[in-house]
Amino acid sequence: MSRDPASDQLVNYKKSKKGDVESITTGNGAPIDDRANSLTAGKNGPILLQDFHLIDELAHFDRERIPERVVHAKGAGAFGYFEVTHDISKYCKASVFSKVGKKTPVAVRFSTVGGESGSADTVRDPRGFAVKFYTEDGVWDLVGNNTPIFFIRDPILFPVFIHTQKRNPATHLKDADMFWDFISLRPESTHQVMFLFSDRGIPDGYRHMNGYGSHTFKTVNAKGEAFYVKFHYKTDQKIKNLLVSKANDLSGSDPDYSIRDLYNAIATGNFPSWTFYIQVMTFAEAENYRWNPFDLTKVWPHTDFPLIPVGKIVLDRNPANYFAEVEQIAFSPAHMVPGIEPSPDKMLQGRLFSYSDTHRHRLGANYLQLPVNCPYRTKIANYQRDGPQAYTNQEGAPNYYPNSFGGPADVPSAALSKFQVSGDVAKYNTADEDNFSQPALFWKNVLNEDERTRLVENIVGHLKDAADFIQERTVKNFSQVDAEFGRRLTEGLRKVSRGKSAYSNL
Ligand code: HDE
Repeated sequence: MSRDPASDQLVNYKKSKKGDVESITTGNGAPIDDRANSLTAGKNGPILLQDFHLIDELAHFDRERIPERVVHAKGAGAFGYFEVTHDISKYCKASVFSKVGKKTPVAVRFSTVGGESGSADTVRDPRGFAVKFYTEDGVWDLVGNNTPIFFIRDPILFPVFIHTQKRNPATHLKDADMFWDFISLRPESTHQVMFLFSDRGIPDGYRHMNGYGSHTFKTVNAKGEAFYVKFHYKTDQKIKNLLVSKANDLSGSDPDYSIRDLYNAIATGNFPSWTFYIQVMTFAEAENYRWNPFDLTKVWPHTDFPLIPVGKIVLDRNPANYFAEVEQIAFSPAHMVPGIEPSPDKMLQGRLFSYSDTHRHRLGANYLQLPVNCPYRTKIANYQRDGPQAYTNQEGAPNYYPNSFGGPADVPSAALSKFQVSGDVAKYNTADEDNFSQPALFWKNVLNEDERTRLVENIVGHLKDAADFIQERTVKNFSQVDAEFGRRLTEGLRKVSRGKSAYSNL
C-alpha cells in the first residue's frame, strides 16, 4: 500500500534506526527494567511510593500542556533558508541582505487565527505567515499574515476585536452578532473584511498564499539614511484558494489539511518557495502621501511604490519534533536587528510589547534559550540571569554593569537612527480616517465580476446569521464602498431570509 510521507512517519523513523533499539530510561537517565508494570506490594497489593518511575510518568503527563497561543493557535512549521538575489544595501545595512548569494537560515510558522489548536485548517480566516531569520546579528522576526492589511489601526482595540472572533462567553459558540456588530461599528475594518470574504479568505493550504510583513518598517543603510519599507513574500507555487464547498468538506474529512500538505510537500523534496520584495518610501514622500503610510488598514499601491526584488525564502526541512520546534517557537515583532527598525505605525508599536509578553507567560522568562528561539549564530552576552529553566547562564561573567572585569560592553554602531517627534499628548480618534477609498479600488479594480459575485455570496452566507439591525448597519458601510455592492448584499440577504422566521432553525 502506498501512503504519503506524513502517514509513513513512524515507518521511516524505524528505517532510519537501522534495527537499533535504544534502552528505555527514567527521566534521570537510569535504565528501566519493565515499562508496563508498576511496583506493588504483592500481586494485588497497593502501589509503593518508591515507584519513582510511575510517579514521574504521571507527574510529567499532568504537565504536558502549555497554554495555546491566544490567537494563531493552530499552525504548521518548517525550516529552510533565505537567499539574497538582489542588492538592496542602499536601503538597508542589515547583515541578512549584505550580498547577493548570501543564505540565512529561517524558520517559518503558518497558522489560522481564530480557532483553537484542534480547529480545522480550511476555515475562512486570515493566515499567519511568521518568518524567523537566524542572522549573525541576532534573530529577526517578520511576523506577518497572508494579507497586506489588518482590521483595525489602533492596538487598543485588538483584545476586544479578537473576542469577537472567538466564542460567546455564555454560549461558548462562535457568534455572528459579536462578529458583525464590531465590524460594522468600526468601518476601518472594511478593507480587510472584503479581503477575508473574497476567494483569498480560504487559501488552499499554506504553500499557495503570499505573505506580507504588513506594517511599515524603517530600514537604515550604512550611511545612516533611513527609509520606510514594506516587506512582501509572494508564493512561487501560484495563488490557489479553496471553494467554500470543498473547504467545508475538508473541515470534516481532513481538519489538518494544511499541515499535511506542507509536511508531504517538503518530505517529497517539493520545497515551497516565496520571492521576497520590498516597497520603499522616502521620508519626504511619506510627508505628502495621499494616505497615511502608517495606517495598517491601507496598502501602498504598487503603481506608486513598485515591488523591488530582494531574494527568496525556501523551506526544505520539516520539524523533527512538533512541540519542540513549532509549538514552542516564539516570534516577536520586537526582535529586530541593526538596519531594521520600527516605524510609528501604532499597531506595530502595540505588537512590540505584546509578543514577548505572551512568550514569558506561555513559555517562561527564558524562552529565548530554547533551541528553536535562541539566536544561535551570535553569542548572547548580557546581564540577564537565572529564572525558570535557565539553560545557559553565562558562567562566571560579571552579572552587573558597569563593571571592571570584562563584562559585555556597549556597541555604539548599533544605535537606532535618530528621528524627531512633536505634537500634543492625547488620544487621537482615528475611526474615520478614510475607511472606504481603498476598499472601493479593491471592489472596482482588483476583483473581477465572478470574484465580486462570490464576495457578495460569502458575506451574505455569514452575515445572514446576525441580528437584523446589525445586518442593516453592515450593508450601509459596504454601500459606502460602492452603491452596487450594497445593493447586491441587500438583495442576497433578502433572498436567504425569505421564509425564515425568528428562531426558524430551532
Ligand atoms: Fe499578532 N499576536 N497581534 N498579529 N500574530 C500573536 O503572539 C497581537 C497582528 C501574528 O506563528 C500572539 O505568540 C497584537 C498583525 C502572527 O507563533 C499575540 C496585535 C499581524 C502570529 C499577538 C496583533 C499579526 C501572531 C499570540 C495588534 C500581521 C502567530 C501568540 C496590535 C501583520 C505567530 C503569540 C506564530 C500571534 C498579539 C496583530 C500576525 C497575543 C497585540 C497586524 C502570524 O502576542
